[in-house]
Amino acid sequence: MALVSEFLGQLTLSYSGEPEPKYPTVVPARDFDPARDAARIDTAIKTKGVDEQTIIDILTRRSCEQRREIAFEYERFAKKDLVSALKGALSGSLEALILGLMKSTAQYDAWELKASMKGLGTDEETLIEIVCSRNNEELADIKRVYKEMFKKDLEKDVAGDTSGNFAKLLLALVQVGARDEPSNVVDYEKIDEDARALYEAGVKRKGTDVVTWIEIMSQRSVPHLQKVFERYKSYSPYDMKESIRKEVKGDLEKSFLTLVECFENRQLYFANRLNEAMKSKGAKEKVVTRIIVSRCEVDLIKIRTEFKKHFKRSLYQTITEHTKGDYQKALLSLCGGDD
Ligand SMILES: [Ca+2]
Repeated sequence: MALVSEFLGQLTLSYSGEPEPKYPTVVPARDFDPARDAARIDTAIKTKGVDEQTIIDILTRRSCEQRREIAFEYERFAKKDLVSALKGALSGSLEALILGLMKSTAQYDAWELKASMKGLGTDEETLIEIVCSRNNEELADIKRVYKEMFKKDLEKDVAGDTSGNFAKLLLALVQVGARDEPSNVVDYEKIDEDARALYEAGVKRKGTDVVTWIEIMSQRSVPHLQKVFERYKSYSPYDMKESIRKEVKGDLEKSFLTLVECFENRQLYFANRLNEAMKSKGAKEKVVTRIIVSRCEVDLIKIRTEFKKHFKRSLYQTITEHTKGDYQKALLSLCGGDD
């Protein structure tokens, strides 16, 4: 029952800032009956060969809160944990997707971060994607949940798994409230000052003053930075992304690029990642699962729109072409429709 109470505990949390509006593809089901859903899932799990379709139909069409209620009901009458039961019944990519759905968005992100740093070596790609794309509010949630789930500070794990300027940047980003909240007042002087500082710390000088870049990119609000990057072009012959590519390399380069892309258009960044993951014949299922599961109750509708706009075909169609089986059915259901 530990997980259920943990989850209920976090529903009462409130935010100080104004939360960003949501564009989910997964919304609460009407006429919701958690006991009926729990019983149907129990039958589906017990069915010889497992009735995956029913499990997918139910769990991909309920909100996170509703899935938790179903888990609660299931535990009550089946006397076992739904997550363990699903683990036993499912396998492969479908299992990973469904287990991801059984966590809240913040729990899922925290889980993915932990997994990216587990054992020898680090999955930098995942680490960069999550730390550099989540906003203030999301990062605060992730840090709190990370501590609850793993009894460790996210900063400590990040510091232990990364090094050099890459570590400095990630740590600056996960600091509580490091980034200014957007303000109604546009500070043109500060915009100009930051644009010039970014130029002087990079393209203008020999080597790069990475600390200055980190400071500006981790502390300023997103609307401010959008204007800074516009202004930047009046100082530098290269735009911010080109400058990053010229000045830094490796994980640091990828992190700064991810940040700038997300400042410019976060949903386009995710659309690009999805397109990249489904370019070749087989899909990078881990990346596809992570983005679809973590964004389906946040902004997947807008990601779909960006996807269609930039790649001239829908996300739905792309998933159809690059995945298969029950895993595909679950993805398409979370995707929520064709465009
Ligand atoms: Ca330079």
